[in-house]
Amino acid sequence: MQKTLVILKPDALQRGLIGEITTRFEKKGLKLVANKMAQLDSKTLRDHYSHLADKPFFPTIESFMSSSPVIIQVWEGFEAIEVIRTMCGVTNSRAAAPGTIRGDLSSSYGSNVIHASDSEQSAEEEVKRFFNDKELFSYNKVIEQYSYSDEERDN
Ligand code: FUP
Repeated sequence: MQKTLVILKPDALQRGLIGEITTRFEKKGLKLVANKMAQLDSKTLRDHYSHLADKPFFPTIESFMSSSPVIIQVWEGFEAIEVIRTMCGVTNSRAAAPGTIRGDLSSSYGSNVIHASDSEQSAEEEVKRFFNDKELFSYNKVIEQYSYSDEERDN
């Protein structure tokens, strides 16, 4: 099973969307294995958005992402990285398909309610950036046999 990291951004917290977004992942059958609230500092944001650090809009991202606390979660499931990216929709919320989190809950490019890891490598790095081993939980979810088929669970 894959793990993937999600950040529910300051706009999600301020607009009261934490429950709705979390519920979508729960209903999809994903398993929550880590969850915390944090105020992101400049160093963490530079590490997390290192691929954008030299872009002219980086100061805007930095100021937005540190404007209030965020909720950071790790979700587990089969192909969880792609499943959650698909559920988020494309980066520009105005172009995101209806039915996706950004498509339904945001009209902004920069304030787009959620970050989700985009590859196995970034998921691994991002989970380690925000959680230590003690904060990551491994447990049986009793309804798992109804979230996936026997064949999927045997692989
Ligand atoms: P995503 O993987 O969808 O979170 O997108 P990126 O890592 O490319 O971008 C990170 C954040 O930077 C986005 F959530 C929004 C912001 N951004 C802009 O504001 N303008 C841009 O042109 C690109 C990204």
